[in-house]
Formats: sequence, structure tokens, C-alpha cells
Amino acid sequence: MKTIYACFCTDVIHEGHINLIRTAKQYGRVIAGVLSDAAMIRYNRFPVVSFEERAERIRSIPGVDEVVIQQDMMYDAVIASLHPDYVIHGDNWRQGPLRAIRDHVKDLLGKYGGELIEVPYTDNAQVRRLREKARERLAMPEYRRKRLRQLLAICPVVKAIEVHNGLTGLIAEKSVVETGTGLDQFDAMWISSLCDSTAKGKPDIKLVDLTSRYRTIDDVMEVTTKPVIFDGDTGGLTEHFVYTVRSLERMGVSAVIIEDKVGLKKNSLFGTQAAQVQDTCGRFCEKISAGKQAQLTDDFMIIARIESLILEQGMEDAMERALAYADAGADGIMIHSRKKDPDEVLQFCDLFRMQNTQTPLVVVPTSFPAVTEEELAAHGVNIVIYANQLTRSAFPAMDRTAKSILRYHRAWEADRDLMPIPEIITLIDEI
Ligand code: SPV
Ligand code: MG
Repeated sequence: MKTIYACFCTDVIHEGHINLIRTAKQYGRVIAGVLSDAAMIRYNRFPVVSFEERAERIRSIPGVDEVVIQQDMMYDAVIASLHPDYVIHGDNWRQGPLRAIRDHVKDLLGKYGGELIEVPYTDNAQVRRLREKARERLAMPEYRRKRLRQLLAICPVVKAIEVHNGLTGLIAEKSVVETGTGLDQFDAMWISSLCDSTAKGKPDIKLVDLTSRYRTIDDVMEVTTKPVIFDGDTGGLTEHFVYTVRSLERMGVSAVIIEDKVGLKKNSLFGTQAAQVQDTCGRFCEKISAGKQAQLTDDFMIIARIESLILEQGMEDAMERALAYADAGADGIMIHSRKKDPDEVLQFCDLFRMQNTQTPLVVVPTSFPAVTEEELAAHGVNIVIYANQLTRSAFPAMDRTAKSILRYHRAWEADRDLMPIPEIITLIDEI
């Protein structure tokens, strides 16, 4: 009896899957693989049901003889262990980033005479509706809010990118690359005070008020499903911060990061050029505790950001504060630095991890961009935030285009760098 293998990375079963198994059955014994949570969030999107539930749903499709777990999105291990005569898949993976996986499967099968069967991908209104519904569910506050904690439990390092409106939200949501070992995408979004302010043409001094910042969150959330980490500046007065926590939690934000400064806040990357006052350790601990007491769910995270290195207060001060903030209930520690190399951040992480192995560590590698996620993770970092790169890439591109049009009194010279009209008018999907 021949064997045929199909991998599933879905949590809703629709007629396309049933048809695929029906076709597979004609070739022999059907083994269905269920993609692990860790692989699924890189390949597709966060699963809305548990791995066990997904496996159960696949097992109940008529015609499935056996269910196995597929750990990686690449098929090497599963093909090596099962040696199937056939692999079956929808023909949708012939295009886009999925193609690399498909070509690799073909190579693996070719080595021993296995065959790839591709069936027409089912894409009708009903299937689209089911997919859309699963996506919509991911965007609901009660599902989205807890996702950062879920990601921290699954991923060696959670990657967040700055967003400041619907369009940048879509880039964070949809950007996928093929890496040679599979696909990769961002896990979360950072609503930066710097970029939210810059997008409004305002300085990063808390001039853009919270009502406006909430509006940005809403714009982003309307078109995305990934979790949001909110830059809460200093959190303001403790008496105000407790309300902010409730509001963010209600919206479905996963975490707020507050920095231990007081008074008129200026962007940290000014360093000591701008007069900045650090809060006392005790008072900031009280703010953290008050926030933790105010929150109503277990999902929401309050992350304490330490400015000691930015303000040149030394490593000892940074460490003392980190341990105190964690004791006060902080769900994570962000250590910030404006040095050109990551040495002091890595040193901090090593020291912190010697005394605290659990509390997530957050790093924003803006001034030392050469450091890799892998390197940071090796020092115990759990969340890497790319805090301003979308804004910093968009502004020079817009500036160049504006100046080119002014210089040549026409748009021809700029046009070759622009997104083609057919692409801009179809960029945003209609429901
Ligand atoms: C932001 O993105 O607004 C931040 C990070 O707070 S930094 O700009 O580096 O201070
Ligand atoms: Mg900020």
C-alpha cells in the first residue's frame, strides 16, 4: 500500500481540505501532518485554536488514516521519517514565498522517486468567508490581548516593528519573506511615541495627547490582527496611569512600556543633550504596582523601561532598578541605550539573567542596528523592537519624490521609483 502525505496549517476545515483528502485517498494510505504552533505563526498566522484541537479537526476528516505533527514548515524531517510515496498540496503554493517550500519538497521527493501531487486550490466565497472569520476572531480584543504572552511562550525571540497608521499596520501584518529555512514575519507591532508624533508633524514630548494616541491604536487595530505593544512614555502621573492601563486593556493592547522619567519627556536618543529627570526607583515601583493592581485581566503586561544607561547613571543603577521593578510586579524589563554598539545592553542582560531568569527582557536596537536577533536572544532577550525604521525609510523616499517633482516640473523622473498605479489601487483588499 502506497502512502500519501498532506500537511495542514489551518484551524478551520472547509470543503477544500475535504476535497484534498478525497483525492489523496485514491493514492493510498493518507497521513496528515499538523503544523506546530511555532511553525504556523511564521508560515501563516497565529492559530485560533490549540494544537490538540487542530489535530482533532484534521483527524476527523473522512479518509485520514493517521495524524502526525510537522514541527518545521520545511518538510525535511517529516519526509525523512515517513518516506511517503506522494506529497499532496493545493496548487496555491506555486506562487509567492510559499514557492520555496514547494520547490524544496519536490527536491526531497525527487531524491527517492517520490511524487508531488498538486490539486486546484479551492477559493470560493464560502471558503473566503471562513478564512476571513478566523482572521476577524484574531483581531478581537480578548484574543489579541493575550497573544504577546502566548508568543513569548513559543518564540525564542518576539520581533515587533513600529507602526503609526493603518498602512504601516498592514506592512507589519502582511510582510513575509522566504529565508532559506522557511518563511518569516513580524510577531507584533510597536506604537512608538516618536513615530506617532512624527507622523503628525509634532515633537516627541507628549504633545500628542492620549486620546490621539488611542486613535492611532484603533486605526492600526482595525486592519491588523497582530498584538500591540504601546509606548506609554512615562505613564504620566500614577493617578492617570491606572486609567491608561484600563483603556489599553479594554482596547486589546497586549503591553504598555513605561519609562522611568518624570517631567517634560524628550526622546531618549537625545541622551544627556536634553535635560531629563529620572524618577526615583521607589516612586516608579509604586507606579508599576498601581498599574498592576488596576488591570483586570491576566493577559495585559506592564513593562518597565530603564533609562539609567541613557542618562549615564551606570550599570549598577540600571541593575538595581531592574530587580526592584521586577519585584514591584513589572511583566518585563526594557533596557535602553544610545551607544553605537550593543556591549552595555548585552552586559546588562547577562547580569540581569544571573539574578532573574524569568522576567522577559526587551531591547530596542536603534543605535546599534548591526546586532542580530539571535545574538540578543543568546543574552536572554525575549522581545526585539524595531522602533522607528518604517518612518525613517518612508520620510527620505517622500522627500526625494517631492524634490524631484519640484526640480523637473513634472513627475516623470520620480515615477520609476513609485509603486505602479495598478498596485496602489489594489493594495488594500476590499471585503
Ligand atoms: C519610541 O519609539 O518612541 C521610543 C524608543 O520610545 S526611542 O525613540 O529610542 O526612545
Ligand atoms: Mg517613545
